[in-house]
Amino acid sequence: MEKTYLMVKPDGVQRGLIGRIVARFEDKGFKLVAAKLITVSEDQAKRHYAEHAGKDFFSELVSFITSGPVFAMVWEGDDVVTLSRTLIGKTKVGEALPGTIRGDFASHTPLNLIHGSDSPESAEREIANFFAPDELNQYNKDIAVWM
Ligand code: IDP
Repeated sequence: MEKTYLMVKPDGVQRGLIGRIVARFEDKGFKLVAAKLITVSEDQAKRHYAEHAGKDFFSELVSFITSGPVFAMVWEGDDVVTLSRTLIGKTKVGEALPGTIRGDFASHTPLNLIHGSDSPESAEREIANFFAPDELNQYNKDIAVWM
């Protein structure tokens, strides 16, 4: 089953949006397999945002994601990577449609509340950066046959 790495960023934690954000993915029918409130280290942040290394906003990105706790999660489901990004909405808040998390809750672009992996390969790398293999729970949900 496909997995994705989702992370409520420090602005989402500070604004008390963890519960409402988690509810969107539960409502969609995905399965939560791991979750924890953590403070991201500088090394983890640099690995996480490696694709942006060298860009002018890279240091801003690292200092923001390490500035306070984040809520790190792994979710599972059919096509969960793409569908999660649809629920999250566009990176730029001006382009994020109402009904998406960013469209409904974010009003300033770098403060866009949540990260979601952009491919199954990124998800695998990002999950390994934040979770040990034994932190991922394996269980069945009887409701899955109805989703
Ligand atoms: P995503 O979070 O929608 O996948 P990415 O392009 O992977 O977007 O960028 C990662 C994060 O970097 C964004 O969520 C945003 O917080 C920040 N970011 C992206 N572009 C810019 C920029 O031009 N200036 C400042 N921050 C940016």
